[in-house]
Amino acid sequence: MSKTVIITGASSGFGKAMAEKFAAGGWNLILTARRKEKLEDVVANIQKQYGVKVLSLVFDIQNRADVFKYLGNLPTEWQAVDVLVNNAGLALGRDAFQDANLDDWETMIDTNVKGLLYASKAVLPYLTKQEGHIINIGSTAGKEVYKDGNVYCATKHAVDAITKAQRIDLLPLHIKVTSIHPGAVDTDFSLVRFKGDAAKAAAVYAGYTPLSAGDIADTAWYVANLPKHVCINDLVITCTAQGNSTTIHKD
Ligand code: NDP
Ligand code: 8X3
Repeated sequence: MSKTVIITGASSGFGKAMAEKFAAGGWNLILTARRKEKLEDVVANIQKQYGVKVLSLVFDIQNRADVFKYLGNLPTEWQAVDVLVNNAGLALGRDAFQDANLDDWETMIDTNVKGLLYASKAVLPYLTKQEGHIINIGSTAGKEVYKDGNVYCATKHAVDAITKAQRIDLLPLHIKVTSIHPGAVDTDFSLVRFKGDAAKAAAVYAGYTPLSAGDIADTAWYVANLPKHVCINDLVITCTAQGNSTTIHKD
């Protein structure tokens, strides 16, 4: 029988690549994001290529009521959820603490931390029935703080802590919990962070070969398809040119 994965933030970047990877592997998909048209394009492309079922849900993960309305009330035929990938997230701004914008901070906290908590809690009854798996997308920014990264780094440190806490608390439910912490990956991430400044975003990935969204999809696929008794706890992945959050060798 086909397995089912929920991927939040599936309208672009990692989420889109993971949706394609899991569909290619025959999994059914529940995909979420805010941008309806982008999500519909992802779904149409997958349905054209792969014979899997896809349920798309359009809502803002910051909105607690909507998260529970959609993810906490899945249609009966969609309730056998094997994996939840908490991927939706963003950075907004790269400013010193003293200059940073409070609205940016709140959006990052509400999305990266509270959204992940809401989604995990809403899906938990389904994951419990399946003895499923939560995969949280953290970041190298959750391992080391870097200059002008303050609150984004804090949200990803929170993802790291929540992952560890979930793994301990959910042990009696036989639910695996994994975090994947990528370094620099060329997606829309920096375009969003720099609020549409394409030159600033491109500069982040210039002079070396960064990871691609496909690399992260391959990693998520790997950790989701291990034997039942094996759980990758914590996986940090960077491109070969990156040594840690702050050190990238550019030729
Ligand atoms: P993208 O900007 O390409 O994708 C982000 C996804 O998150 C989109 O699908 C977006 O959908 C969704 N999203 C953002 N805010 C919300 C919201 N409020 N409600 C619902 N969905 C939301 O970036 P990436 O794919 O790179 O980022 C994915 C995750 O990976 C993030 O958590 C990011 O922090 C993390 N990460 C990224 C790295 C990188 O270098 N790219 C490295 C390490 C971690 P929509 O806008 O349609 O709602
Ligand atoms: C995204 C990677 O280095 O911009 O989490 O924080 S970084």
